[in-house]
Amino acid sequence: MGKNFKRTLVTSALPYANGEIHLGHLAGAYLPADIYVRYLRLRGEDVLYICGSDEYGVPITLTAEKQGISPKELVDRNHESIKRSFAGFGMSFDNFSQTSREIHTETSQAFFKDLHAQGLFRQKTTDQFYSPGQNRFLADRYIEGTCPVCGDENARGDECEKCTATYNPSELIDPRSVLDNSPLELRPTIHWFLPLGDWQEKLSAYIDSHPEWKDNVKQYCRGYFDSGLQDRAVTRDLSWGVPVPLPDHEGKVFYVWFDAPIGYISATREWAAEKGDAEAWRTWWLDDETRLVHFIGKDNIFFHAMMFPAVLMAHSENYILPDNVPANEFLNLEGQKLSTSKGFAVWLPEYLAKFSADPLRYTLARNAPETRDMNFTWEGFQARNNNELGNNFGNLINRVFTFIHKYFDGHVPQWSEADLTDLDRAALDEVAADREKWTAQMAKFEVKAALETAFHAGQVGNRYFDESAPFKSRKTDLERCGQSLGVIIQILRQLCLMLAPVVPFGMEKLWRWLGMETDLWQGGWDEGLRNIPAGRTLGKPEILYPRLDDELIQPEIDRLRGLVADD
Ligand code: B3M
Ligand code: ZN
Repeated sequence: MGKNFKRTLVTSALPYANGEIHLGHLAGAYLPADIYVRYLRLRGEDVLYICGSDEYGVPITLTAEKQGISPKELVDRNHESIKRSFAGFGMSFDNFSQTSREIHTETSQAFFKDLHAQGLFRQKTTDQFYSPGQNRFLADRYIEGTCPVCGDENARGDECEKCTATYNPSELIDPRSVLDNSPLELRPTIHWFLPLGDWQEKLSAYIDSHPEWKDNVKQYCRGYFDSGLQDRAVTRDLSWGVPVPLPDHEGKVFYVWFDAPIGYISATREWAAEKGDAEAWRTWWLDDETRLVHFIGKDNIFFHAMMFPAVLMAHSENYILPDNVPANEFLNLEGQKLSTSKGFAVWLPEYLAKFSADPLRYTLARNAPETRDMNFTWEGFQARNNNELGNNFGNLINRVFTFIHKYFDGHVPQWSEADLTDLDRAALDEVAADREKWTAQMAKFEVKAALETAFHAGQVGNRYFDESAPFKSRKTDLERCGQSLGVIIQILRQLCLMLAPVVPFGMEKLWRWLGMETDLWQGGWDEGLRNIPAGRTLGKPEILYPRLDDELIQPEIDRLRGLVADD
Protein backbone atom coordinates (compact mmCIF):
# COMPACT_ATOMS: atom_id res chain seq x y z
CA MET A 1 0.00 0.00 0.00
CA GLY A 2 1.29 3.43 0.82
CA LYS A 3 0.15 4.48 -2.63
CA ASN A 4 -3.09 6.09 -3.59
CA PHE A 5 -5.02 3.73 -5.78
CA LYS A 6 -8.15 4.57 -7.68
CA ARG A 7 -9.61 1.09 -7.89
CA THR A 8 -9.10 -2.43 -6.58
CA LEU A 9 -9.09 -5.65 -8.56
CA VAL A 10 -9.61 -8.62 -6.28
CA THR A 11 -9.22 -12.25 -7.31
CA SER A 12 -9.77 -15.54 -5.53
CA ALA A 13 -7.76 -18.61 -6.60
CA LEU A 14 -9.52 -20.34 -9.46
CA PRO A 15 -10.90 -23.59 -7.99
CA TYR A 16 -10.14 -26.78 -9.93
CA ALA A 17 -13.29 -27.93 -11.67
CA ASN A 18 -12.57 -31.42 -10.42
CA GLY A 19 -15.04 -31.64 -7.54
CA GLU A 20 -17.05 -29.58 -5.11
CA ILE A 21 -16.00 -26.72 -2.88
CA HIS A 22 -15.50 -27.57 0.78
CA LEU A 23 -15.04 -25.59 3.97
CA GLY A 24 -11.26 -25.60 3.69
CA HIS A 25 -11.42 -23.81 0.35
CA LEU A 26 -13.91 -21.26 1.67
CA ALA A 27 -11.88 -20.29 4.70
CA GLY A 28 -8.71 -19.67 2.71
CA ALA A 29 -9.24 -18.05 -0.65
CA TYR A 30 -12.93 -17.24 -0.95
CA LEU A 31 -14.66 -15.92 2.14
CA PRO A 32 -11.84 -13.51 3.12
CA ALA A 33 -11.84 -12.08 -0.41
CA ASP A 34 -15.61 -11.69 -0.51
CA ILE A 35 -15.60 -9.95 2.85
CA TYR A 36 -12.93 -7.56 1.65
CA VAL A 37 -14.74 -6.86 -1.61
CA ARG A 38 -18.01 -6.22 0.18
CA TYR A 39 -16.23 -3.91 2.58
CA LEU A 40 -14.87 -1.87 -0.35
CA ARG A 41 -18.24 -1.76 -2.07
CA LEU A 42 -19.86 -0.65 1.16
CA ARG A 43 -17.36 2.20 1.28
CA GLY A 44 -18.26 3.16 -2.28
CA GLU A 45 -14.87 2.15 -3.72
CA ASP A 46 -14.39 1.08 -7.31
CA VAL A 47 -13.80 -2.65 -7.08
CA LEU A 48 -13.94 -5.62 -9.43
CA TYR A 49 -14.04 -9.18 -8.15
CA ILE A 50 -12.88 -11.88 -10.56
CA CYS A 51 -12.79 -15.65 -10.37
CA GLY A 52 -13.59 -18.72 -12.44
CA SER A 53 -12.91 -22.42 -12.58
CA ASP A 54 -9.51 -23.84 -13.40
CA GLU A 55 -10.31 -26.54 -15.89
CA TYR A 56 -7.10 -28.04 -17.21
CA GLY A 57 -4.55 -30.30 -15.60
CA VAL A 58 -4.02 -34.04 -15.37
CA PRO A 59 -6.34 -34.77 -12.42
CA ILE A 60 -9.29 -33.50 -14.44
CA THR A 61 -8.44 -35.76 -17.38
CA LEU A 62 -8.12 -38.66 -14.98
CA THR A 63 -11.52 -38.05 -13.37
CA ALA A 64 -13.17 -37.65 -16.76
CA GLU A 65 -11.64 -40.91 -17.98
CA LYS A 66 -12.86 -42.69 -14.85
CA GLN A 67 -16.37 -41.37 -15.38
CA GLY A 68 -16.29 -42.17 -19.09
CA ILE A 69 -17.05 -38.63 -20.18
CA SER A 70 -15.01 -36.00 -21.99
CA PRO A 71 -12.99 -33.55 -19.91
CA LYS A 72 -15.11 -30.71 -21.30
CA GLU A 73 -18.32 -32.37 -20.11
CA LEU A 74 -16.80 -32.91 -16.70
CA VAL A 75 -15.61 -29.34 -16.23
CA ASP A 76 -18.83 -27.80 -17.54
CA ARG A 77 -20.83 -29.88 -15.10
CA ASN A 78 -18.53 -29.06 -12.19
CA HIS A 79 -18.35 -25.42 -13.16
CA GLU A 80 -22.13 -25.06 -12.94
CA SER A 81 -22.30 -26.77 -9.60
CA ILE A 82 -19.41 -24.79 -8.10
CA LYS A 83 -20.99 -21.60 -9.37
CA ARG A 84 -24.31 -22.50 -7.75
CA SER A 85 -22.65 -23.30 -4.42
CA PHE A 86 -20.71 -20.06 -4.42
CA ALA A 87 -23.90 -18.09 -5.14
CA GLY A 88 -25.65 -19.83 -2.25
CA PHE A 89 -22.76 -18.91 0.01
CA GLY A 90 -22.98 -15.27 -1.07
CA MET A 91 -19.79 -14.99 -3.12
CA SER A 92 -20.24 -11.72 -4.96
CA PHE A 93 -18.04 -12.22 -8.04
CA ASP A 94 -18.43 -9.75 -10.87
CA ASN A 95 -17.49 -12.60 -13.16
CA PHE A 96 -16.99 -16.32 -12.60
CA SER A 97 -15.51 -17.66 -15.81
CA GLN A 98 -13.95 -20.89 -17.08
CA THR A 99 -10.44 -21.48 -18.41
CA SER A 100 -11.78 -23.80 -21.10
CA ARG A 101 -13.47 -20.88 -22.86
CA GLU A 102 -12.27 -19.43 -26.14
CA ILE A 103 -11.43 -16.05 -24.61
CA HIS A 104 -8.97 -17.74 -22.27
CA THR A 105 -7.37 -19.73 -25.08
CA GLU A 106 -6.82 -16.48 -26.95
CA THR A 107 -5.58 -14.54 -23.95
CA SER A 108 -3.13 -17.15 -22.70
CA GLN A 109 -1.83 -17.92 -26.20
CA ALA A 110 -1.23 -14.21 -26.80
CA PHE A 111 0.74 -14.08 -23.55
CA PHE A 112 2.86 -17.02 -24.57
CA LYS A 113 3.50 -15.55 -28.03
CA ASP A 114 4.53 -12.22 -26.56
CA LEU A 115 7.14 -13.81 -24.31
CA HIS A 116 8.22 -16.23 -27.02
CA ALA A 117 8.73 -13.42 -29.55
CA GLN A 118 11.05 -11.71 -27.08
CA GLY A 119 13.06 -14.92 -26.79
CA LEU A 120 12.31 -15.23 -23.10
CA PHE A 121 11.60 -18.98 -23.00
CA ARG A 122 14.25 -21.66 -23.15
CA GLN A 123 13.75 -24.87 -25.12
CA LYS A 124 14.93 -28.16 -23.67
CA THR A 125 14.67 -31.79 -24.67
CA THR A 126 13.86 -34.33 -21.97
CA ASP A 127 13.01 -38.03 -21.97
CA GLN A 128 9.44 -38.88 -21.09
CA PHE A 129 7.30 -41.98 -21.04
CA TYR A 130 5.33 -42.57 -24.18
CA SER A 131 2.58 -45.10 -24.77
CA PRO A 132 2.91 -46.47 -28.30
CA GLY A 133 -0.50 -48.14 -27.90
CA GLN A 134 -2.26 -44.89 -27.01
CA ASN A 135 -0.03 -42.68 -29.10
CA ARG A 136 0.67 -40.22 -26.36
CA PHE A 137 3.07 -39.13 -23.70
CA LEU A 138 1.89 -39.92 -20.20
CA ALA A 139 2.03 -37.64 -17.18
CA ASP A 140 3.70 -38.95 -14.01
CA ARG A 141 0.55 -40.02 -12.31
CA TYR A 142 -0.44 -42.31 -15.18
CA ILE A 143 2.73 -44.34 -14.80
CA GLU A 144 3.45 -47.45 -12.74
CA GLY A 145 6.23 -49.99 -12.81
CA THR A 146 8.62 -52.10 -10.79
CA CYS A 147 10.64 -50.30 -8.14
CA PRO A 148 14.36 -50.28 -9.03
CA VAL A 149 15.20 -50.48 -5.32
CA CYS A 150 12.89 -53.06 -3.70
CA GLY A 151 11.29 -54.72 -6.72
CA ASP A 152 7.72 -53.86 -5.71
CA GLU A 153 5.58 -54.11 -8.81
CA ASN A 154 3.26 -51.22 -8.03
CA ALA A 155 5.76 -48.41 -7.76
CA ARG A 156 4.83 -44.97 -9.03
CA GLY A 157 6.63 -43.07 -11.80
CA ASP A 158 9.16 -41.42 -9.53
CA GLU A 159 8.67 -42.91 -6.09
CA CYS A 160 7.88 -46.20 -4.41
CA GLU A 161 5.26 -46.17 -1.68
CA LYS A 162 6.46 -49.54 -0.37
CA CYS A 163 10.10 -48.68 0.32
CA THR A 164 9.75 -44.86 0.04
CA ALA A 165 12.59 -44.68 -2.50
CA THR A 166 12.55 -41.83 -4.99
CA TYR A 167 14.29 -42.15 -8.33
CA ASN A 168 14.49 -40.79 -11.81
CA PRO A 169 11.51 -42.11 -13.85
CA SER A 170 13.95 -43.54 -16.39
CA GLU A 171 15.15 -46.00 -13.71
CA LEU A 172 11.69 -47.53 -13.29
CA ILE A 173 11.63 -51.17 -14.44
CA ASP A 174 8.91 -52.36 -16.87
CA PRO A 175 7.05 -49.06 -16.93
CA ARG A 176 3.38 -49.36 -17.84
CA SER A 177 0.31 -47.20 -18.18
CA VAL A 178 -2.09 -47.23 -15.22
CA LEU A 179 -4.93 -46.79 -17.69
CA ASP A 180 -4.52 -49.98 -19.73
CA ASN A 181 -1.34 -51.61 -18.39
CA SER A 182 0.30 -51.24 -21.81
CA PRO A 183 4.11 -51.03 -21.80
CA LEU A 184 5.74 -47.61 -22.06
CA GLU A 185 8.95 -46.42 -23.60
CA LEU A 186 11.06 -43.33 -23.03
CA ARG A 187 11.07 -40.88 -25.89
CA PRO A 188 12.66 -37.49 -26.20
CA THR A 189 10.29 -34.54 -26.15
CA ILE A 190 10.81 -30.81 -26.47
CA HIS A 191 9.47 -28.34 -23.94
CA TRP A 192 9.51 -24.65 -23.23
CA PHE A 193 10.76 -23.34 -19.91
CA LEU A 194 10.64 -19.96 -18.24
CA PRO A 195 14.11 -19.39 -16.77
CA LEU A 196 12.95 -17.92 -13.49
CA GLY A 197 16.55 -17.43 -12.41
CA ASP A 198 16.75 -14.58 -14.94
CA TRP A 199 14.00 -12.86 -12.99
CA GLN A 200 15.27 -13.49 -9.50
CA GLU A 201 16.78 -10.07 -8.99
CA LYS A 202 13.65 -8.26 -10.12
CA LEU A 203 11.40 -10.57 -8.15
CA SER A 204 13.36 -10.16 -5.00
CA ALA A 205 13.34 -6.35 -5.35
CA TYR A 206 9.60 -6.57 -5.92
CA ILE A 207 8.99 -8.63 -2.78
CA ASP A 208 11.29 -6.32 -0.81
CA SER A 209 9.19 -3.36 -1.92
CA HIS A 210 6.25 -4.90 -0.03
CA PRO A 211 7.25 -5.07 3.62
CA GLU A 212 3.54 -4.94 4.49
CA TRP A 213 2.89 -8.44 3.10
CA LYS A 214 2.08 -11.24 5.47
CA ASP A 215 5.16 -12.85 7.00
CA ASN A 216 4.28 -16.31 5.74
CA VAL A 217 4.33 -15.08 2.14
CA LYS A 218 7.57 -13.13 2.44
CA GLN A 219 9.36 -15.97 4.21
CA TYR A 220 8.20 -18.48 1.67
CA CYS A 221 9.57 -16.36 -1.19
CA ARG A 222 12.88 -15.71 0.52
CA GLY A 223 13.29 -19.46 0.95
CA TYR A 224 13.08 -19.83 -2.82
CA PHE A 225 15.54 -17.02 -3.43
CA ASP A 226 18.05 -18.61 -1.06
CA SER A 227 18.15 -21.82 -3.04
CA GLY A 228 18.02 -19.99 -6.39
CA LEU A 229 15.07 -19.98 -8.79
CA GLN A 230 14.99 -22.81 -11.32
CA ASP A 231 13.73 -23.07 -14.90
CA ARG A 232 10.01 -23.86 -14.91
CA ALA A 233 8.35 -25.81 -17.70
CA VAL A 234 5.40 -24.00 -19.19
CA THR A 235 4.34 -26.75 -21.61
CA ARG A 236 3.24 -30.38 -21.34
CA ASP A 237 2.52 -33.30 -23.66
CA LEU A 238 -1.22 -33.65 -23.15
CA SER A 239 -4.35 -33.38 -25.22
CA TRP A 240 -6.40 -31.43 -22.63
CA GLY A 241 -5.15 -27.89 -22.24
CA VAL A 242 -4.53 -24.67 -24.15
CA PRO A 243 -2.62 -25.65 -27.32
CA VAL A 244 0.88 -24.22 -27.64
CA PRO A 245 0.47 -21.68 -30.48
CA LEU A 246 3.56 -22.59 -32.49
CA PRO A 247 3.95 -24.61 -35.68
CA ASP A 248 5.00 -28.27 -35.17
CA HIS A 249 3.71 -28.35 -31.61
CA GLU A 250 0.89 -30.77 -32.06
CA GLY A 251 -0.05 -32.54 -28.82
CA LYS A 252 1.55 -29.86 -26.68
CA VAL A 253 -0.43 -27.67 -24.34
CA PHE A 254 0.37 -25.16 -21.62
CA TYR A 255 1.21 -26.41 -18.18
CA VAL A 256 -1.91 -25.61 -16.15
CA TRP A 257 -0.05 -23.31 -13.79
CA PHE A 258 1.13 -21.24 -16.74
CA ASP A 259 -2.34 -20.57 -18.09
CA ALA A 260 -4.43 -20.54 -14.88
CA PRO A 261 -3.29 -17.18 -13.45
CA ILE A 262 -3.73 -15.63 -16.90
CA GLY A 263 -7.32 -16.81 -16.37
CA TYR A 264 -7.77 -13.79 -14.10
CA ILE A 265 -7.09 -11.60 -17.12
CA SER A 266 -9.31 -13.64 -19.46
CA ALA A 267 -12.16 -13.43 -16.98
CA THR A 268 -11.72 -9.66 -16.75
CA ARG A 269 -11.80 -9.42 -20.54
CA GLU A 270 -14.94 -11.52 -20.63
CA TRP A 271 -16.55 -9.27 -18.00
CA ALA A 272 -15.68 -6.19 -20.09
CA ALA A 273 -17.00 -7.72 -23.31
CA GLU A 274 -20.23 -8.73 -21.61
CA LYS A 275 -20.91 -5.23 -20.44
CA GLY A 276 -20.32 -3.96 -23.96
CA ASP A 277 -17.01 -2.21 -23.39
CA ALA A 278 -14.47 -4.71 -24.66
CA GLU A 279 -11.43 -2.57 -23.87
CA ALA A 280 -12.48 -1.80 -20.29
CA TRP A 281 -10.36 -4.66 -18.94
CA ARG A 282 -7.21 -2.71 -19.76
CA THR A 283 -7.88 -0.15 -17.03
CA TRP A 284 -7.91 -3.02 -14.54
CA TRP A 285 -4.65 -4.62 -15.65
CA LEU A 286 -2.52 -1.94 -17.26
CA ASP A 287 -3.20 1.22 -15.27
CA ASP A 288 -0.89 1.54 -12.29
CA GLU A 289 -3.61 3.23 -10.28
CA THR A 290 -5.28 -0.15 -10.05
CA ARG A 291 -4.52 -2.17 -6.96
CA LEU A 292 -4.37 -5.92 -7.64
CA VAL A 293 -4.95 -8.31 -4.73
CA HIS A 294 -4.84 -12.12 -5.02
CA PHE A 295 -6.50 -14.10 -2.22
CA ILE A 296 -5.11 -17.64 -2.09
CA GLY A 297 -4.42 -20.60 0.17
CA LYS A 298 -0.83 -21.03 1.33
CA ASP A 299 -0.16 -23.84 -1.15
CA ASN A 300 -0.48 -21.38 -4.05
CA ILE A 301 2.09 -18.80 -2.91
CA PHE A 302 4.83 -19.74 -5.37
CA PHE A 303 2.65 -19.24 -8.42
CA HIS A 304 1.09 -15.96 -7.31
CA ALA A 305 4.07 -14.25 -5.72
CA MET A 306 6.80 -15.48 -8.11
CA MET A 307 5.75 -17.26 -11.29
CA PHE A 308 2.82 -15.05 -12.31
CA PRO A 309 4.57 -11.76 -11.40
CA ALA A 310 7.54 -12.92 -13.51
CA VAL A 311 5.20 -13.58 -16.45
CA LEU A 312 3.58 -10.16 -15.98
CA MET A 313 6.99 -8.46 -15.78
CA ALA A 314 8.13 -10.30 -18.89
CA HIS A 315 5.19 -9.23 -21.04
CA SER A 316 6.02 -6.36 -23.39
CA GLU A 317 3.08 -4.29 -22.15
CA ASN A 318 3.15 -2.71 -18.71
CA TYR A 319 1.01 -5.03 -16.67
CA ILE A 320 0.51 -4.13 -13.03
CA LEU A 321 1.85 -6.55 -10.43
CA PRO A 322 -0.04 -7.93 -7.46
CA ASP A 323 0.03 -5.30 -4.73
CA ASN A 324 -0.73 -7.94 -2.16
CA VAL A 325 -1.02 -11.72 -2.03
CA PRO A 326 -2.82 -12.49 1.22
CA ALA A 327 -2.31 -16.23 1.64
CA ASN A 328 -4.23 -17.97 4.36
CA GLU A 329 -3.20 -20.99 6.35
CA PHE A 330 -5.30 -24.16 6.38
CA LEU A 331 -8.49 -25.06 8.17
CA ASN A 332 -8.72 -28.31 10.08
CA LEU A 333 -11.96 -30.08 10.78
CA GLU A 334 -12.83 -31.45 14.22
CA GLY A 335 -9.14 -31.32 15.07
CA GLN A 336 -7.96 -33.26 12.02
CA LYS A 337 -6.64 -32.54 8.56
CA LEU A 338 -9.26 -32.48 5.84
CA SER A 339 -9.12 -35.40 3.46
CA THR A 340 -11.24 -35.26 0.34
CA SER A 341 -10.31 -38.80 -0.65
CA LYS A 342 -11.65 -40.16 2.67
CA GLY A 343 -14.66 -37.86 2.51
CA PHE A 344 -13.44 -36.15 5.67
CA ALA A 345 -14.63 -32.67 4.71
CA VAL A 346 -17.80 -30.62 4.68
CA TRP A 347 -18.96 -29.85 1.16
CA LEU A 348 -20.80 -26.68 0.40
CA PRO A 349 -23.86 -28.10 -1.41
CA GLU A 350 -24.50 -30.45 1.49
CA TYR A 351 -24.12 -27.68 4.01
CA LEU A 352 -26.45 -25.38 2.08
CA ALA A 353 -29.12 -28.07 1.83
CA LYS A 354 -29.48 -27.90 5.62
CA PHE A 355 -28.25 -24.55 6.86
CA SER A 356 -28.14 -20.95 5.70
CA ALA A 357 -24.97 -19.21 4.59
CA ASP A 358 -24.56 -16.49 7.23
CA PRO A 359 -23.78 -18.70 10.25
CA LEU A 360 -21.03 -20.48 8.30
CA ARG A 361 -19.63 -17.23 6.97
CA TYR A 362 -19.65 -15.85 10.49
CA THR A 363 -18.01 -18.90 12.05
CA LEU A 364 -15.34 -19.20 9.38
CA ALA A 365 -14.55 -15.50 9.59
CA ARG A 366 -14.33 -15.70 13.39
CA ASN A 367 -11.95 -18.67 13.04
CA ALA A 368 -10.15 -17.37 9.96
CA PRO A 369 -6.77 -19.10 9.48
CA GLU A 370 -5.09 -15.73 8.99
CA THR A 371 -1.76 -16.48 10.61
CA ARG A 372 -1.96 -20.12 11.66
CA ASP A 373 -4.00 -23.22 10.89
CA MET A 374 -7.41 -23.08 12.55
CA ASN A 375 -9.97 -25.65 13.53
CA PHE A 376 -13.63 -25.86 12.59
CA THR A 377 -15.92 -27.87 14.85
CA TRP A 378 -19.66 -28.30 14.52
CA GLU A 379 -20.10 -27.54 18.20
CA GLY A 380 -18.20 -24.32 17.77
CA PHE A 381 -20.37 -23.50 14.78
CA GLN A 382 -23.52 -24.10 16.83
CA ALA A 383 -22.24 -21.93 19.66
CA ARG A 384 -21.27 -19.09 17.34
CA ASN A 385 -24.71 -19.17 15.79
CA ASN A 386 -26.70 -19.45 18.99
CA ASN A 387 -24.67 -17.27 21.34
CA GLU A 388 -23.28 -14.65 19.03
CA LEU A 389 -25.41 -14.29 15.90
CA GLY A 390 -28.57 -15.23 17.75
CA ASN A 391 -28.19 -13.87 21.28
CA ASN A 392 -25.94 -10.92 20.75
CA PHE A 393 -27.10 -9.55 17.41
CA GLY A 394 -30.35 -11.23 16.36
CA ASN A 395 -32.12 -10.81 19.69
CA LEU A 396 -31.21 -7.17 20.00
CA ILE A 397 -32.50 -6.44 16.51
CA ASN A 398 -35.62 -8.43 17.15
CA ARG A 399 -36.37 -6.92 20.55
CA VAL A 400 -36.03 -3.37 19.25
CA PHE A 401 -38.14 -3.82 16.13
CA THR A 402 -40.84 -5.79 17.89
CA PHE A 403 -41.03 -3.18 20.61
CA ILE A 404 -41.32 -0.29 18.17
CA HIS A 405 -44.00 -2.09 16.17
CA LYS A 406 -45.93 -2.86 19.30
CA TYR A 407 -45.81 0.49 21.05
CA PHE A 408 -44.86 3.04 18.40
CA ASP A 409 -46.81 1.83 15.42
CA GLY A 410 -43.64 0.82 13.53
CA HIS A 411 -42.25 4.36 13.31
CA VAL A 412 -38.94 5.56 14.71
CA PRO A 413 -40.07 7.31 17.93
CA GLN A 414 -39.42 10.96 18.61
CA TRP A 415 -35.75 11.35 19.60
CA SER A 416 -33.18 14.06 19.22
CA GLU A 417 -29.51 14.65 19.82
CA ALA A 418 -30.36 17.65 21.98
CA ASP A 419 -32.10 15.37 24.47
CA LEU A 420 -29.35 12.79 24.89
CA THR A 421 -28.66 11.75 28.50
CA ASP A 422 -25.19 10.77 29.64
CA LEU A 423 -26.18 7.14 29.30
CA ASP A 424 -27.38 7.68 25.72
CA ARG A 425 -24.27 9.59 24.76
CA ALA A 426 -21.90 7.08 26.33
CA ALA A 427 -23.46 4.24 24.35
CA LEU A 428 -23.42 6.17 21.08
CA ASP A 429 -19.81 7.24 21.62
CA GLU A 430 -18.73 3.73 22.38
CA VAL A 431 -20.34 2.35 19.24
CA ALA A 432 -18.90 5.14 17.10
CA ALA A 433 -15.45 4.37 18.52
CA ASP A 434 -15.94 0.68 17.69
CA ARG A 435 -16.97 1.60 14.19
CA GLU A 436 -13.77 3.56 13.67
CA LYS A 437 -11.66 0.80 15.09
CA TRP A 438 -13.47 -1.67 12.86
CA THR A 439 -12.72 0.45 9.79
CA ALA A 440 -9.00 0.53 10.55
CA GLN A 441 -8.95 -3.23 11.11
CA MET A 442 -10.82 -3.97 7.89
CA ALA A 443 -8.50 -1.77 5.88
CA LYS A 444 -5.65 -4.01 7.10
CA PHE A 445 -7.46 -7.31 6.26
CA GLU A 446 -7.80 -8.03 9.99
CA VAL A 447 -11.22 -9.55 9.67
CA LYS A 448 -11.07 -11.58 12.83
CA ALA A 449 -10.20 -8.57 14.97
CA ALA A 450 -12.82 -6.47 13.15
CA LEU A 451 -15.48 -9.03 13.98
CA GLU A 452 -14.50 -8.92 17.63
CA THR A 453 -14.97 -5.18 17.50
CA ALA A 454 -18.42 -5.58 15.93
CA PHE A 455 -19.27 -8.12 18.59
CA HIS A 456 -18.33 -5.62 21.26
CA ALA A 457 -20.58 -3.00 19.65
CA GLY A 458 -23.40 -5.54 19.85
CA GLN A 459 -22.72 -5.98 23.55
CA VAL A 460 -22.83 -2.22 24.02
CA GLY A 461 -26.23 -2.18 22.31
CA ASN A 462 -27.57 -4.95 24.52
CA ARG A 463 -26.25 -3.34 27.67
CA TYR A 464 -27.76 -0.02 26.66
CA PHE A 465 -31.12 -1.65 26.01
CA ASP A 466 -31.08 -3.23 29.46
CA GLU A 467 -29.90 -0.10 31.26
CA SER A 468 -32.04 2.45 29.49
CA ALA A 469 -34.89 -0.05 29.98
CA PRO A 470 -37.54 1.17 27.51
CA PHE A 471 -39.69 -1.75 28.67
CA LYS A 472 -39.97 0.08 32.04
CA SER A 473 -40.10 3.69 30.89
CA ARG A 474 -42.91 2.73 28.53
CA LYS A 475 -45.24 2.78 31.52
CA THR A 476 -43.81 5.80 33.30
CA ASP A 477 -42.27 8.15 30.73
CA LEU A 478 -43.19 7.49 27.12
CA GLU A 479 -40.96 10.29 25.82
CA ARG A 480 -37.91 8.85 27.52
CA CYS A 481 -38.85 5.43 26.20
CA GLY A 482 -39.02 6.77 22.63
CA GLN A 483 -35.70 8.55 23.06
CA SER A 484 -34.00 5.29 24.12
CA LEU A 485 -35.39 3.44 21.14
CA GLY A 486 -34.29 6.24 18.82
CA VAL A 487 -30.78 5.82 20.22
CA ILE A 488 -30.79 2.06 19.72
CA ILE A 489 -31.89 2.46 16.13
CA GLN A 490 -28.73 4.51 15.57
CA ILE A 491 -26.71 1.71 17.12
CA LEU A 492 -28.38 -0.85 14.87
CA ARG A 493 -27.59 1.03 11.66
CA GLN A 494 -23.92 1.02 12.62
CA LEU A 495 -23.99 -2.63 13.59
CA CYS A 496 -25.51 -3.29 10.21
CA LEU A 497 -22.50 -1.67 8.51
CA MET A 498 -20.01 -3.59 10.60
CA LEU A 499 -21.63 -6.96 10.06
CA ALA A 500 -22.71 -6.60 6.44
CA PRO A 501 -19.50 -7.85 4.75
CA VAL A 502 -19.51 -11.01 6.87
CA VAL A 503 -23.22 -11.82 7.10
CA PRO A 504 -24.66 -10.09 4.01
CA PHE A 505 -27.91 -12.04 3.81
CA GLY A 506 -29.12 -10.96 7.24
CA MET A 507 -27.77 -7.43 7.01
CA GLU A 508 -29.37 -6.77 3.63
CA LYS A 509 -32.66 -7.50 5.41
CA LEU A 510 -31.84 -5.28 8.36
CA TRP A 511 -30.85 -2.51 5.94
CA ARG A 512 -34.30 -2.74 4.34
CA TRP A 513 -36.10 -2.91 7.69
CA LEU A 514 -34.29 0.27 8.70
CA GLY A 515 -35.79 1.94 5.64
CA MET A 516 -32.44 2.85 4.10
CA GLU A 517 -32.52 4.29 0.61
CA THR A 518 -29.12 3.60 -0.93
CA ASP A 519 -27.95 0.24 -2.16
CA LEU A 520 -25.89 -1.16 0.69
CA TRP A 521 -23.24 -2.35 -1.80
CA GLN A 522 -22.93 0.89 -3.66
CA GLY A 523 -21.56 3.12 -0.99
CA GLY A 524 -24.21 2.41 1.66
CA TRP A 525 -21.62 3.47 4.23
CA ASP A 526 -22.36 7.19 3.95
CA GLU A 527 -26.06 6.77 4.56
CA GLY A 528 -25.26 4.36 7.37
CA LEU A 529 -23.30 7.11 9.12
CA ARG A 530 -26.22 9.52 9.11
CA ASN A 531 -28.85 9.60 11.83
CA ILE A 532 -32.11 7.87 11.12
CA PRO A 533 -34.72 10.53 11.85
CA ALA A 534 -37.83 10.21 14.01
CA GLY A 535 -40.97 9.26 12.16
CA ARG A 536 -39.42 6.88 9.61
CA THR A 537 -41.47 3.75 8.94
CA LEU A 538 -39.60 0.57 9.86
CA GLY A 539 -40.00 -2.82 8.24
CA LYS A 540 -41.44 -5.82 10.04
CA PRO A 541 -38.63 -8.02 11.29
CA GLU A 542 -38.35 -11.78 11.32
CA ILE A 543 -36.01 -13.91 13.41
CA LEU A 544 -32.69 -13.47 11.64
CA TYR A 545 -30.66 -16.22 13.25
CA PRO A 546 -32.80 -19.03 14.65
CA ARG A 547 -31.24 -21.35 17.21
CA LEU A 548 -29.60 -24.48 15.87
CA ASP A 549 -30.51 -27.39 18.11
CA ASP A 550 -28.51 -30.54 18.84
CA GLU A 551 -30.78 -32.62 16.62
CA LEU A 552 -29.48 -30.67 13.65
CA ILE A 553 -25.85 -30.61 14.66
CA GLN A 554 -25.28 -34.08 16.09
CA PRO A 555 -25.73 -35.98 12.78
CA GLU A 556 -22.95 -33.89 11.26
CA ILE A 557 -20.62 -34.72 14.13
CA ASP A 558 -21.57 -38.39 13.95
CA ARG A 559 -20.87 -38.59 10.22
CA LEU A 560 -17.33 -37.26 10.65
CA ARG A 561 -16.66 -39.45 13.70
CA GLY A 562 -17.81 -42.46 11.69
CA LEU A 563 -15.26 -41.69 9.01
CA VAL A 564 -12.47 -41.45 11.54
CA ALA A 565 -13.54 -44.71 13.18
CA ASP A 566 -13.51 -46.53 9.81
CA ASP A 567 -9.89 -45.55 9.33
N1 B3M B 1 -6.61 -24.29 -9.15
C1 B3M B 1 -5.08 -24.58 -7.27
C2 B3M B 1 -5.99 -24.69 -6.12
O1 B3M B 1 -7.21 -24.61 -6.22
C3 B3M B 1 -5.45 -23.82 -8.47
C4 B3M B 1 -5.47 -22.35 -8.26
C5 B3M B 1 -5.28 -21.62 -9.53
S1 B3M B 1 -5.22 -19.94 -9.26
C6 B3M B 1 -4.71 -19.27 -10.71
O2 B3M B 1 -5.43 -24.93 -5.07
ZN1 ZN C 1 10.50 -49.80 -3.62
